[in-house]
Amino acid sequence: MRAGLWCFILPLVLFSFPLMSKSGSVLFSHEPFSYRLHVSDIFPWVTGKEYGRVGTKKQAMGSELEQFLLGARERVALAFYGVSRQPWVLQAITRLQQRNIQVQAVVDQKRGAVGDWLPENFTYSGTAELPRYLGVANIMIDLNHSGHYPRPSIMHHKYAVVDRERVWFGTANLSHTGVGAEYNANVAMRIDSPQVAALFSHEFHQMFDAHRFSTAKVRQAGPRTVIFPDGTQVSVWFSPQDNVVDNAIIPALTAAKQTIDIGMFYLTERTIVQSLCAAVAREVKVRIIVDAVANSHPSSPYWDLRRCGISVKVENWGGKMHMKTALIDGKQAHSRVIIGSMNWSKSGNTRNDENLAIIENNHQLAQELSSYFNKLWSSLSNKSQRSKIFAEGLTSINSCFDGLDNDHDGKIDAQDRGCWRRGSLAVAR
Ligand SMILES: [Ca+2]
Ligand SMILES: [Ca+2]
Repeated sequence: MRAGLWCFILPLVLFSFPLMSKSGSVLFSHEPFSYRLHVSDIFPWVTGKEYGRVGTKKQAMGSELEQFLLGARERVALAFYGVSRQPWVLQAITRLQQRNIQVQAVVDQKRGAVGDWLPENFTYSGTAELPRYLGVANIMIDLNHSGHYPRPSIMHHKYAVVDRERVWFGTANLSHTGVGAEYNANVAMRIDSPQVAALFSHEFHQMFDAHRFSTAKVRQAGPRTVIFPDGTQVSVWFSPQDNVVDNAIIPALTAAKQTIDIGMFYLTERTIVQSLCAAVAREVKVRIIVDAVANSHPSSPYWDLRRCGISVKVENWGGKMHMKTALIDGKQAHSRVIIGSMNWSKSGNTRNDENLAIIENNHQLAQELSSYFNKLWSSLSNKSQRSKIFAEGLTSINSCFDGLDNDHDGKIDAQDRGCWRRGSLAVAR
């Protein structure tokens, strides 16, 4: 690090340490901030270079995650919603176990009794295969401490901790549309920091060892913020125990001075909508890309967002806008990046098992996310601010040919009336 920068940071650190340690709210890292941001390359799908059914292949994001996991020396903790059509995950588990590395996992189960490893009990049916690879003692479903499923909550995390030193987290599921074929727009982030990893490990311990999920989890007692020598600040929050909306998201939005760029699957929390409208009133420029399925939901607040002056675009890709990401003041020295598993909804805040990280003061990270957001934003015409976009229909690129039920109505591609033109399946190309 340049000496000049230290002249600025050291007095800040030395001065603030007694104050902050008194309140117990932060940790200081002696290691430099080391991270990688991974973004889904959805553009081959959007431009039509990739077309047709979404297969089980793995692209860059999956390969990066595979390397991250295989880099373990002692242990791997996986907290993932499930596994869908990604055979490399099972192969990676086998390879790790052959090297005597402990692999433990927490997954979501949507119905059935404990130990009923039937494919239909899981949103991602492939999750039912995990015990055969991990061993039943190394896998835990989202059962709370009293032995009842905390319905209707879901174990929605998408993170992995390796050797208690490095963490991978973000918005991408272990699925063919997530880390695999990169059909959905997602971001994932790797941070190499024992202190940040410890926050995620604590959450894993609550679920895996203490069998606490959803509202049975308790808040972590220690600091949740880590400050690095370059001034980067990472805060980690968990749902539902931390009330992430009130304690993390709204304060970050309220602090915005110039810009807020949001890519979001579900954005239904009314207090967040109010906070965004208040930002516009302060002359903050707000842009949001929303998902077409979420936008067609009756609870969608998107007309409210538009009415208060926010630029909203609805995606028209076959894949989803699956990010749960925000960039605040991306061009300012004090930028904030928000990335997590959590949709900005009531269930995301009050019931599901979720994580959310806020990374402040890192210009390079802000630039990388800004560049991705701008690419997504430019891929959508201004028409998408006005037109009705159907997630599975002729208005959504590739959605009638991808083998997926994009709008979750039980009908796929040609079965879905959205894909019909004058009573027959439209063949677009
Ligand atoms: Ca489809
Ligand atoms: Ca459908």
